[in-house]
Amino acid sequence: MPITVTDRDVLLVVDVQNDFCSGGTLAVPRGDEVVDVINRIAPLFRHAVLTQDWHPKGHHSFASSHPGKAAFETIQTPEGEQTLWPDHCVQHSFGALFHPKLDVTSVELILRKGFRPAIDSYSAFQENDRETRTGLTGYLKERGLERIFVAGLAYDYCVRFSAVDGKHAGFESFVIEDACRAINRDGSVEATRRDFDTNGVHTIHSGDLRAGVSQLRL
Ligand code: VGL
Ligand code: ZN
Repeated sequence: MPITVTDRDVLLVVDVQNDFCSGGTLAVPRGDEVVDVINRIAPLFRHAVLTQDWHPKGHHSFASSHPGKAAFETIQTPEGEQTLWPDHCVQHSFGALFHPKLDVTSVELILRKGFRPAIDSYSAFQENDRETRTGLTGYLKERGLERIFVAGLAYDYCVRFSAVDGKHAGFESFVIEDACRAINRDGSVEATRRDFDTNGVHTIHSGDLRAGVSQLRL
């Protein structure tokens, strides 16, 4: 299904950070492979936003903050179930930096998330309490942007919740599947596909994207 990119579209690049890439503390299998795909499609977009997972030391989502718990176990919190992760994307650490080869010149906003010590934030739009907003809806609306094209890491966590919440915030939402890689735990990829289906999130391939006339930069 060819899709022509317009000036009202935004590329939303989720968490392409060292800790989610090879050698990182929460490395997503073949996570680095998204970089080339994203670099290839980025010039089609007039607008891009990057998200950056940005946790304080001792963040509640870290297994190390819960004595006796191991990474990938789950705990109950007031916000519901929380998967515990290895320490990752600690503010100002190397792991929190973007992959050095990520090259998206059209980036207009870097949105940090997950900085509140006791709440995790998978989605670029709201934190996991499903109440605290990040401000991204307001930003995109004020900028007149109408469709989001989501890429990055991890497909079954931050990409998933960003794409679904973006749709609920009133944007037409597309996930560029070959520009994402998944953590893939306990059926999370299948659950993600069902979630996209149920919520009307489109799944596309990078090869579906076509340059619009207004993207041609002289
Ligand atoms: C993510 C787990 C914890 C992600 C972030 O970017 O998908 N996953 N923090
Ligand atoms: Zn995180």
